[in-house]
Formats: sequence, C-alpha cells, structure tokens
Amino acid sequence: MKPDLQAVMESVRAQMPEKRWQHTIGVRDTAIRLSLQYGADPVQAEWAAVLHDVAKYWPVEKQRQTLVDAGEQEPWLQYDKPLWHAPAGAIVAERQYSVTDSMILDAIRYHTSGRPGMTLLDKVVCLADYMEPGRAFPGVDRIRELAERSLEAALIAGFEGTIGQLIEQGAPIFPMTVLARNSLLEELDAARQEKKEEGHS
Ligand code: DGI
Ligand code: FE
Ligand code: FE
Repeated sequence: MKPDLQAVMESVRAQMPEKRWQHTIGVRDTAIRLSLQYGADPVQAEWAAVLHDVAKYWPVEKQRQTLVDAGEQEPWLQYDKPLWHAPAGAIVAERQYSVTDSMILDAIRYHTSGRPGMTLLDKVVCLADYMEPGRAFPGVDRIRELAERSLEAALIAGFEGTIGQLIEQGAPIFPMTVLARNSLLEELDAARQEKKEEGHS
C-alpha cells in the first residue's frame, strides 16, 4: 500500500519533542524551496525531510540495534553516536513507513554525513537541514547566502563548519564526510573549468 504522508507526519511527530518537529517542518519547507530552485523533485524532498530525523530521539541503544539488525555494512557504529540516527531513519522509513524509493531512502541515510557523489536530492535535504529558518549557529547566514547561487558551495561551507567543530572538540571525523567535501570541491572545480572553456570558444 502506498504510504500516506499525513499519517507518517503524525507518527514522526509523536517520536520527538515539539522543537525537533518544528525543525523538521523547517527542513521540509526549505527542501521544497531548494528543489524548485535547483530542479529536484519536491515530493521526494518532502518525504525525505519529514522522515530525516525520525530516529533522532530514540534511545541510542535502539538506534544501534536497528543498524545491527539491518546488517549495516557502513562503519557508522565505529564513529560518533550523532551519526547513527541518519541510517537508522532510512531503515525505519523503508521497513515501517513503506517508503520504497531508494532516492528518498538515500537522502535520509546520508543527511548527516553526506557522501561522495551526492545526488541532487541528497544535497537539497542535507543543505535544508543546515539552513532551515530555525537554525542559528555561527556561519549559517553565509550558508544561506551561498545557497542562493550554489548548492555545492553552500554544502561545502556546511561540512567545513562541522569538520572544524569536530576538530576543535578533538573528535574523530567520519571519513565519508571528508569524502563528501572532496567530491563537492571536485564538482565545483569541474563546473568552473567548463565555464572557462565556454568563454574561450
Ligand atoms: O540531526 P540534526 O541535528 O538536525 O542534524 P545532523 O543530522 O546534521 O547532525 C548530527 C550531528 O552529528 C552534528 O551536530 C554533527 C555530528 N557529527 C559527529 N560526527 C560527525 C558529525 N557530522 C558529520 N557530518 N560528520 C561527522 O563525522
Ligand atoms: Fe539529523
Ligand atoms: Fe535535522
């Protein structure tokens, strides 16, 4: 049966404090807006946004068990606990909420870490998570400004902020976040190169 968005929203809302639900609504609105701006599918973006933090307030043991039971291949559990809710959310989206679209499931799965070769939908959801209106951290306004011109540049700024914070805390960095940033830098570079060649022809 096709899942019903209204019912899923009620269920997700019941699993988190009101403040986190307001964040989720902010991510949804921002992801829809970015989709219209950059040509992603707003319906996919809405589904991914609504579900992205579904597992955020689960006890960490339940998050861990979800990953273990699903036979997760990626080494999330060897890194910081705040990374776990993202793949756990993708697993529950598929198993409990009957989401079958792998684009949506991947956007949920990689919304925290990013990944190399992020899809347009991955970028929109991850960036919306950084810049939704309720976010207020140093550097968020610059991310919002960059988002008007480039998804990639804005996301790089987001990841650099996160990586910088982790370094300050002396915390390990999930390698996929580093690979995500490298991959976005390459994309920006390729786009610049293309523009330059157009200018010469
Ligand atoms: O769930 P949210 O608070 O809306 O946002 P998120 O899913 O991006 O955040 C999860 C947290 O994970 C964020 O505050 C930083 C932390 N974190 C810990 N290690 C890593 C990491 N984030 C990334 N991208 N990479 C890491 O290695
Ligand atoms: Fe999250
Ligand atoms: Fe979030």
